[in-house]
Amino acid sequence: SSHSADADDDTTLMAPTPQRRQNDSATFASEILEKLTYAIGKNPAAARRHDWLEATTLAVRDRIIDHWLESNQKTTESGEKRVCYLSMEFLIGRLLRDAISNLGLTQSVTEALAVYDVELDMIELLEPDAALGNGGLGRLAACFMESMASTGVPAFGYGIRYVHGFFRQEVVDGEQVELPENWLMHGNPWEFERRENSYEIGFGGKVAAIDEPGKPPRQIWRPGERVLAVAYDTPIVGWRGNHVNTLRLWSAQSLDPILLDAFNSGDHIGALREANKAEAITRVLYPADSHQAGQELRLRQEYFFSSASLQDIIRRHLKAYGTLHNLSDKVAIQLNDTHPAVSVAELMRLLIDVHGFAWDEAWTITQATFSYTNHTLLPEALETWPIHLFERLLPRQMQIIYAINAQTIREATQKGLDGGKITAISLIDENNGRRVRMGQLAFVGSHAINGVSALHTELMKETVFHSLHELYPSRIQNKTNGVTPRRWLMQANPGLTALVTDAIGPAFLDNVEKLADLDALATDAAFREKFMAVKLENKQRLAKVIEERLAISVDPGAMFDIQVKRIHEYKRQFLNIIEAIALYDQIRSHPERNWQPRVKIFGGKAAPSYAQAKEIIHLINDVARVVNADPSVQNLLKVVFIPNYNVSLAEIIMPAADLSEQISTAGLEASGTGNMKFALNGALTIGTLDGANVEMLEHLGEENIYIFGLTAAEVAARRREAHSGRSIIENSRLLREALDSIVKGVFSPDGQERYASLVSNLYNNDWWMIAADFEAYWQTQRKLDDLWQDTPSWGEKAVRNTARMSWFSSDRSIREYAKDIWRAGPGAPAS
Ligand code: T68
Repeated sequence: SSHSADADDDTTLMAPTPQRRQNDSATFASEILEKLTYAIGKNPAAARRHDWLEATTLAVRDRIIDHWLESNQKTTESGEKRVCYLSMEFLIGRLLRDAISNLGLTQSVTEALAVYDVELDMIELLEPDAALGNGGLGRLAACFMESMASTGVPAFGYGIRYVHGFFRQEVVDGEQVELPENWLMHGNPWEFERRENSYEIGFGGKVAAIDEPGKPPRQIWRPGERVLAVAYDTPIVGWRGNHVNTLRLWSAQSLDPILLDAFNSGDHIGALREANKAEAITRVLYPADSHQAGQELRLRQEYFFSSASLQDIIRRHLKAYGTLHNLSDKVAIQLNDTHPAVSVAELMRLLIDVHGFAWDEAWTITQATFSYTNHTLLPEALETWPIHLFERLLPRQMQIIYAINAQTIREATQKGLDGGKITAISLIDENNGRRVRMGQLAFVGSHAINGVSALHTELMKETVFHSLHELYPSRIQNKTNGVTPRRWLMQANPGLTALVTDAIGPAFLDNVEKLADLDALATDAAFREKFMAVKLENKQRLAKVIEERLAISVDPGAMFDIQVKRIHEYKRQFLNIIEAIALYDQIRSHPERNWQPRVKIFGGKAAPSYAQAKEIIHLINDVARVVNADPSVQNLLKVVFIPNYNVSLAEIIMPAADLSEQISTAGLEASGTGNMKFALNGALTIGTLDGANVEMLEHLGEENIYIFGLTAAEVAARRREAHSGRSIIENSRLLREALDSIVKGVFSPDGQERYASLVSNLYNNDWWMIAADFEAYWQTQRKLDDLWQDTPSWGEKAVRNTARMSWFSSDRSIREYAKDIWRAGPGAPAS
């Protein structure tokens, strides 16, 4: 870390603007050499590839800093409203290519490095992924950061600087093995440590009532423990470098690193224990994406980054305005899921206990400032905390939550809501040993609550927030997710970007809606062929990765049928692999039929404690081993599990897909965003009517997407009727034989019982509707086989997918949030 720039906005003295740097390749070549020499201390002869990466990063970084300081100065001068995006996760991946591409420096940097015989494409692979997130939720936060910068919304992202990001996955004997991730090992040239931006964060202790004569009685929290939150800033560059925002991540440090007393008395270990405990808070990302992590350390993480972020926001606001009365005019705070929901109680505490506000005004400010995004309806993923734990760790915040609860229930009672509805609204769950419900807290503390796709938002109103929606009918809104076209089209797919530019001109680079002009070319045979030629090149690139990493050779001419995402029962990788098994059986029993060559590709991580998800990974690898070694399938079917799926692999995989698998049980995938990345790059989708697939169908037209299976309403109805898979399986020879072969150990000769419970769950319960949807899935796959033979039709649909996906840009999502929820950004009314 270095201290060479202060991009915080509270610099009141205008620094003289330094000379703007030239961006030609000769200037770059000499600056890279200068960084190599004076920042790294090497000459070109001694430089390793890592040194070139660092020198290049530092030279690019200098340009970013120019834009960064300018952006902050502009926002501070104009007094524009800022968005603070609070998220436990930011899954940003690599930053160098993103920065170079958004600044328009690709050509000059490439040429500059060529002077030293270094290839940009080679060294950028050495940058570690910043994997500070689990999956969709964390990647959404990263796409939103890029889009806020690209659309000129002044914003801070606030999160945690985990020392160890999401674990590295290896597959050993077909099974997932988790290894620690260590992205900071070689240092991190993108971050700036800001020791001056440090805050004390308390835990535990007692609340004292203070009753001074002539003053209203107050509560004061005296924490039993304190740790320091230190800011690390990373600049986030928007398209064409027009605006640069800050990602501010908090790192925990002990207040006095060596408790001097203990140290002096000889207890070195005891002294270090305290420091260790403090630093443990930001040591590791929790790897569970669909189960609530109930550990105390997780609650500490949540409060730690919430309190640090709020203290930072308040300090900056007071410095600019001297009062907090107008906080909500100048700041919008978005809660990314309930992980930062304790912020509602913490802002109330800061306003009332520290800044002397009365309850009612504090509450008005709090609600006007916060808004909350929900990402799941899965009951097992909804966060609740045992009251005793909450009270022990955060006693004053617990008092405030009780007061908020009393006030909410009073309001509900006045509006005539009855007992059952009051129970549903309550911030305290009385049924499971008294727990604080974080969703209810986030909801009542916010002026807007949003779901992430149209279907998900409607289901939110009907299920988790049914009664709260009745009490506050105008609060729930929909904001369908999006993905940034810079990373997911322009950078990940330079071949397609060049082809599109050639065909319709470069306007789509600045306004992605212009992609619609491609629609007219879908029936142009010459264009379609070029489009599919780019696809083939991308498939060759992926085939090479598969060959290098797994020693499996796949034919780039085969249909690449891909499912990459976290492994979960509701996402139904199990359904996909059962279909592969049935296909394997059919190819062998009917070799005369006109089968189309397919490569079924899987990737994704299972939460370390999620046994069934790990079994599914094992099954996929077992099936792959048997199928790929069987000469009787004649290369008509290959099965591949690519280990360690992450953002960088996704950048190779998304452009290389012919078919995208989006097959979750309807009603359970809140939105999905991989579905959008695939389709934008010209893959066809096979999917259920779930999440944003529903809206993709509307935008693509029903000829251009392959929808099958039960609807959300049908799934809910079957679950009410205690549906089981037994009769379905008994009536489907295809499915029965596939399941029989699993149970008989065809794929696990060394472990006969391995998949017994996975399969018996389908007979006895079929909670995820795998048996129920199998037949429709199989039939739809066969339709896709037919289509694959009809190359012009497939190509036409592929082109139309790219042409019609522009609405799913995260720029569109961000503009909707800015207008409907934040009232910030370009075009917002001055406040
Ligand atoms: C995902 N959620 C949704 N959660 O599953 C997906 N959860 O449908 C949606 O597109 C995406 O969010 C963006 O809205 C998650 O990714 C988590 O990762 C997670 C992490 C910790 C705790 C709970």
